[in-house]
Amino acid sequence: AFLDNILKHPTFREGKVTVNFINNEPELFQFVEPRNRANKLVEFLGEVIVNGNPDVKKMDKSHVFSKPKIPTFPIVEEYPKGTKDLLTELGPDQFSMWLKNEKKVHFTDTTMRDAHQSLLATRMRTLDMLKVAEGYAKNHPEIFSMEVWGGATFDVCLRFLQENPWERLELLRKAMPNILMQMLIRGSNGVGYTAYPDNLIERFVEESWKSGVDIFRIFDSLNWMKSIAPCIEYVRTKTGGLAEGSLCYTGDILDPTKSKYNLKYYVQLAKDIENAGAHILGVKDMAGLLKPYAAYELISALKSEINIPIHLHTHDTSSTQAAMYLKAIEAGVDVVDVALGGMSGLTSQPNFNSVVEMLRFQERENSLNTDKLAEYSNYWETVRNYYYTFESGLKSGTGEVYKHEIPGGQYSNLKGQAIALGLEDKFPEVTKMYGEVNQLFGDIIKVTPSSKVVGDMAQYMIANNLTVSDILENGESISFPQSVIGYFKGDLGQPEGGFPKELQKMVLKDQQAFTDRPNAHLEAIDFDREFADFKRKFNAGMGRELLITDFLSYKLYPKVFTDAYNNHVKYGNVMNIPTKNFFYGMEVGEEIIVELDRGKNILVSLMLRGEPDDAGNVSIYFKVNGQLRNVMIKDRS
Ligand code: 3PY
Ligand code: ZN
Repeated sequence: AFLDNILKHPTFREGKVTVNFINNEPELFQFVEPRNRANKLVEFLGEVIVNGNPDVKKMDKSHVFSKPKIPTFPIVEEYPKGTKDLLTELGPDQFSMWLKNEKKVHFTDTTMRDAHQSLLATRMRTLDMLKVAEGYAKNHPEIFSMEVWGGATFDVCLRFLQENPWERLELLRKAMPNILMQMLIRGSNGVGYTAYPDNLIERFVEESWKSGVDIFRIFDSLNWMKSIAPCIEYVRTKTGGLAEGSLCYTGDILDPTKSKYNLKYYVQLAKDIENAGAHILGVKDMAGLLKPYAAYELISALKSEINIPIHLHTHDTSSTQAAMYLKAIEAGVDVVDVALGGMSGLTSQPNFNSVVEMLRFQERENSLNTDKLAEYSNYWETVRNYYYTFESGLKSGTGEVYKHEIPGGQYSNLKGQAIALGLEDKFPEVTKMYGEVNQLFGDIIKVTPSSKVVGDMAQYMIANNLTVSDILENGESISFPQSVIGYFKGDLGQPEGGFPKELQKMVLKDQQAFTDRPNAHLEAIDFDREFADFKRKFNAGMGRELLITDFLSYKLYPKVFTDAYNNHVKYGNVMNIPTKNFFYGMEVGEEIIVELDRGKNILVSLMLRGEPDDAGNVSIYFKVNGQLRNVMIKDRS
């Protein structure tokens, strides 16, 4: 195998071998692992059958799953030309001008990212997306962009779904080559919860572009330009994609009693973003606080003050956000974010199908095929049912959002956590406390990761029966949650108006706070050395050569990557197991098809499930392609 690796190595094949070849190339020591992949797969299924998927906290045995209907599309025909083709033709600067001159309003479809992040705790699996991606791109080439990556999807892919996020991105790119693909990136926090070394974020941006991202929606959780600007620069210098520098909207510009985040503040921020080189301005209304008339004011002002196109994002938590879009469209917004019907509304985005209809026969209409959109909406509605265990339980919109200002994604998460802990009746207290903590912290922008800090503090105070006055009076003797300490230390950067000094002292005790970029205190990554070490550490288990993208996953989430790697060693590739079986196991007599490799399917049926023996081991009998296989699984209940 060693000789085989040498012969296959590109350096060897290109005749560039030097005396250090063997020392410099750790992948020469990576050997394909011997265990059969089908065996690993049934090991995984056996584990879920006996012990359940650890990610599934509540299971309803009587739940009925119906088969999603995949809309038809012209399979053999070429992809119709779309925005990706236009970007290739025009380049980012001219593309941005084209967009600004468009009369009709454009749409970004968030179904494959923010919609499921906000409704289903980000658990949507690649398999369910790929079933419709090609058809969707062929049926709807008018779509401006598909938001498919970033935000929490990166973490959740690795942590809970046992998928490689980069592979998801590459597969979606192949399936949708004609439409722009979009990601959400948290400035210097990347797709994580804290600052990373600058050269890590730079490389991450570069590799994301290579793997399929065209539009980078860049924001900072405190609207801090020092975190947004470098990321815009990486997109401009390392990719051929579009930098969408974004401001996060909070408060209410029409409320005369709220002066901190007023129209002037947002216009100045938008100018800073434009001056930093953004091709598009993102207006990111993460909590759905932008009201219709405020949107009219804001978008009108931005339109007259800046020269780049404007892309608006919201969450329909209040249930009035389609009205907000209408006013924003009247004011000239260029693109709005929507989600397909079955995955829209509540903490997700407004309904794509309905917003298209809302504008029909009007000046700025963009006539998409709504019958076809409805078929895809039905697909997602049926698929969503497979993820019932991750639903937040939220049944209707809520006007309370204007008080607590909790972002859409976080709201459903907090609600889900409260239900799981049996504290559903305490949920209104948590949301109220969230609003109070925001004021205590000086009224800050709340979006990942700053929103997590406020949420952690609110939950901590409820759990410990603490009020705001308790904190102010006895803060010195309280040990605050880790994320709160990090925030006051400046790990997420500097908030507008600075930190409340006394509280900061109470939280930090003797620790010193940063006043500059937290990244300035992080050592740059030595890619050559560390990547080689990485390959040595995670040697044989992947069954393939380790890539720079694996290394990036590891640097962003060391523990999560290591756990995912260990799972991969044990179970192999589980991303093609049907969603029902991945989360809920199999029933005796059930037969499923799983694609092991491109075009290589195996047929798995569950024949028999034994009773635990004295040691608690359960025998499970499968048939794999007609051959009997038995696995022993320890019952850990
Ligand atoms: C994220 O950062 O994941 C968000 O969706 C923020 O709104
Ligand atoms: Zn969002």
